[in-house]
Amino acid sequence: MKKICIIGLGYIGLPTAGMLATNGYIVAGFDINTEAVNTINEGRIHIEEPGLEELVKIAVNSGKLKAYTQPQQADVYIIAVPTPVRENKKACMDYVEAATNSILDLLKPGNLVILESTSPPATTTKLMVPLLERTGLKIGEELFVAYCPEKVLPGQIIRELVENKRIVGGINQKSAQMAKEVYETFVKGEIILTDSTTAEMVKIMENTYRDVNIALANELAKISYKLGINAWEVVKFANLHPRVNLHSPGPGVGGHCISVDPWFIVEQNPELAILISHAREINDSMPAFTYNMVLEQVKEIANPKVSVLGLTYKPDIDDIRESPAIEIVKMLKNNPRINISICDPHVKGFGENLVELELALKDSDCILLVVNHKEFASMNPAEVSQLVKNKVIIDTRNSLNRTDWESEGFKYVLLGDGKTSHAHMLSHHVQQ
Ligand code: SAJ
Repeated sequence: MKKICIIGLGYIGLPTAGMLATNGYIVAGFDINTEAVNTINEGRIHIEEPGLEELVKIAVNSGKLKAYTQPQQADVYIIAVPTPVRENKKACMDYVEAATNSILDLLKPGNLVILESTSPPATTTKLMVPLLERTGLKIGEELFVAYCPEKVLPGQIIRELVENKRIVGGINQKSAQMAKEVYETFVKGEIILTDSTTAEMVKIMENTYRDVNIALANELAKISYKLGINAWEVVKFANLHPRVNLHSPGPGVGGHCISVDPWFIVEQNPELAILISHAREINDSMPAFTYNMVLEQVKEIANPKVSVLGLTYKPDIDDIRESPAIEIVKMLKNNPRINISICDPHVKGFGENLVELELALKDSDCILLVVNHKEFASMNPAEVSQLVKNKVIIDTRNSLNRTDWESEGFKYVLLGDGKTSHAHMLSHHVQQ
């Protein structure tokens, strides 16, 4: 029976711990968050993720998974701690450094250390290996080191942890092979072996590919708005092409992945990563673009009430990290004319503005849908029209049915749709 110590019990570390503990390993989870440790040892979880609580309960009740506030001796150590970017968009590797240092005096010959956190290329060889050499163990012969990123989609983590193909990057062949043996106990997807720096770049490029494509869609939205066409129609029809996959415009790109990982490449190659850095700037300009859409709709109202629907970075999860909605709320709050109410059924404790849907909609002069949570898709326009003062709804996700809302007298404004706003101006022009 092999023992594994997982350092970091968050969105990735905890599901991974549960998977390994229910597939033949004794797992000691280590996290500096005492509350999370206690919650886990009671068989409960501290994050929202479908199916995770069930997995953790089985793992803990079987005695195979236990959480600690200190790292524990093991055969394999997996580091899954945050790698955020600082305000200046430089990578913050403090948690990876601290996690590595926390296990140095536990390491023994034959041990394997795996880094899972998304990291700038060469982190494993240039940051971790020099720290691990302090043990006096011969790296690659006595102590093995690998990099193995995950690509699970929050909201689908349990299924994707098993089904997704995985790439394993070793500092040498033996390290990669040893890491593969750990993952193949629960990964049904193909496991590909390579070197650690390639694996680090693969992970970052997966998310950078997505960020650049989202930026393309957002730039299309701005241009369509100006041209008086609907970007969503362009996306829908262009994607009929067998090899075209235009992404969706939106109010901005959030989460601790897509909005973060590309900066790791820009930081290392500022003179070469032109497209990548411009894509980041385009996506980070969308909260202001959305804010200006609101101003346009309430410019004739002295002290408008704006109802913000959704705070998280994407639907039906509770994560508000890097959420564009937070940026938009900040801009609205900084406007002395505007009062706001926020509703997000998935978020707890975001201060006084967070209220139930009905209260958020009451006397509204403009509804702004920022996140297409399922709760908002099921809003009934007839009921909503009884609550609001001014019938305007801005949909930044193309998630509502225009006809349903317009038939209740609402002005339905869609991000990236220049047709209706031009039609409005044209009709206005005709009236004159
Ligand atoms: N978004 C758009 N338009 C789109 C797609 C997304 O505006 O067409 C926005 C979303 O609203 C959200 C942000 O981008 O604010 C990120 O959304 P996401 O769907 O990429 O979700 P993440 O960040 O939770 O998951 C991504 C996934 N990576 C890829 O799809 C390449 C996931 O597989 C990764 O595991 C995850 O990042 C990660 O942890 O790296």
